[in-house]
Amino acid sequence: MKLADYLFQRLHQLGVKSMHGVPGDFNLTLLDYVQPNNLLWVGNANELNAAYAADGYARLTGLGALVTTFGVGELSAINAIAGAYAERVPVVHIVGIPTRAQINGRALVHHTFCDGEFGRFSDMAARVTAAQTRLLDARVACDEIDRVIATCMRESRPVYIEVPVDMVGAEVDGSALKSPITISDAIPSSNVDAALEKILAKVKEAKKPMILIDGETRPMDMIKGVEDIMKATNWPTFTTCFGKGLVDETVANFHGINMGAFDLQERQDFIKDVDLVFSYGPHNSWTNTHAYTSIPNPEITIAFQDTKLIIGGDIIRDVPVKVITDRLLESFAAGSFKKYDTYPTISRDYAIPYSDVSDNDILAQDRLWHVMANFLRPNDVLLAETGTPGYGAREMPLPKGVRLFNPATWLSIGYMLPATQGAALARRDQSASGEDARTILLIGDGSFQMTAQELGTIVAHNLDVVVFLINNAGYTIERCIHGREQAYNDVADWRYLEAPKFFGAKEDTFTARAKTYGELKNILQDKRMSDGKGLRMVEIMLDKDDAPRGPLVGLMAKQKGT
Ligand code: TPP
Repeated sequence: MKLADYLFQRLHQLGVKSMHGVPGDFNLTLLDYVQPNNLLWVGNANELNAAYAADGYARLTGLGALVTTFGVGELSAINAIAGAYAERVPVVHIVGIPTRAQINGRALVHHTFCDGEFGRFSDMAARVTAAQTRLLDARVACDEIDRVIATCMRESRPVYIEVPVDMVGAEVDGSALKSPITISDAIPSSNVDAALEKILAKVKEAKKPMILIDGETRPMDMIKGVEDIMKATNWPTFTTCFGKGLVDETVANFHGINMGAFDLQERQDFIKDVDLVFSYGPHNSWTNTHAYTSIPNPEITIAFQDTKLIIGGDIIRDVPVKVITDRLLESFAAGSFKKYDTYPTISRDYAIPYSDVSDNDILAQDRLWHVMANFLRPNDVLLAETGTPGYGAREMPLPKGVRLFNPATWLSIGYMLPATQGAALARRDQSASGEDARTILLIGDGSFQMTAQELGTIVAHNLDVVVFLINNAGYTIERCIHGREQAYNDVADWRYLEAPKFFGAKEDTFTARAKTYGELKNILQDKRMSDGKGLRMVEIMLDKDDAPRGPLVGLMAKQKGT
């Protein structure tokens, strides 16, 4: 078979049904193989957006891919690829590069620095990907593809594959396709028994245990296992910003995000007395841990990572998280765990019923997100961009099955709009019936201006997307840190609701603007919004100095001082 057929069939076999990217003369022949191998070609507006979209796709399906062209294309994508590395997203970045003859002959082709050097871009990619390969030899090309893709899946980080133009149609032995790539759990060592004993001893002693679910639970492929632990123990369960939206948040022992020193006092009081924390998939960046204040005390923490445990600060290696979690669930089922005699009183995220807000009240961040929460329904995908929407979404109660994308560490603004495209497509590709699920984006005006073109891709593929655009006249979150009145925190005053039509949506596409709760309520309850198809867009007008409650303002003040 041809090399390109092998590459795309392998990806298809692993669940990639759509290929993001942008054409260029070094990848055109490669792209000829996309559709014949049953992959939908998405065709993004630019490569940065394509990589953000592939990332959004991968967070839901477990693997995403994009094709870009040499130099100019791949470098546009590199910010997004770096973000995927930081937040552990398995994205395969395929780059069409010049022929082997051009590379060996140091030809002075375009998209180079005209110095015959062809390794600079792959050097850059190597810093932000977990594995790389340049397919130069047909005899080992399939093994190389499999090695790199397996690393992508195992580490849940992006990888980089260069395909020279003259290798696209090279004949390869594709027999390896008969065996799917699988990532086995690490082989359990004798450490597992010792670890289990230690954990159970801690569990027995504990009087006030809790669970903290962080975002690396997703790349560890432990969403179901952690949910089972949460349900089996009935211990109070919190998440980080990165971890919210992974497990069923409707159960009674789920209490939303632990905001550390910026949380409500009653919650801080409960957490301060906890004597055991099961911490799944910790990801301790400043932004994800409320300025490090929500990281539990290591002395009382059992941190579950891919293949190691950290118990009271001591590392126990070669303890695969799936294996130890299954063993724990067995022990818990047999009754060996601490139950709360009286379940503690700890607040939960809440929605404000429509009837509790007066129609004439002007929209403001203190109640907005709690009212918007009424719009959500099971299995929606919700994306909340860096900026005030990212903070707002942290307080929204999520119905069962809702996945949330919330800023954790990379925080590259503009990410969430293309990621919305990728997530919406992922939901469609995954759905057995071909039915769309709603994908809902909350995004500030400043972030929207970064990658607005991707509305065109959403329209072109008729994706079921609702955009809530927060118009607060610029970079409000930056105003909170510094430069409240400075013009550098203003953005151009776009006519946002004209965007859908400009980007190709039909004349009757639903758009609306809200300044008051009365207007917002009508919009949210309008069937064309809630049950419509395709793109819908709502502009929410807020004061430029208005920010969500305590945590944001407090954190920003802290950032300013550090
Ligand atoms: N450029 C990138 C690519 N990423 C960034 N994080 C920044 C700049 C710095 N930055 C962080 S938040 C932000 C900026 C410029 C402003 C976001 O403003 P907006 O989307 O309008 O949301 P708001 O806070 O106003 O609601």
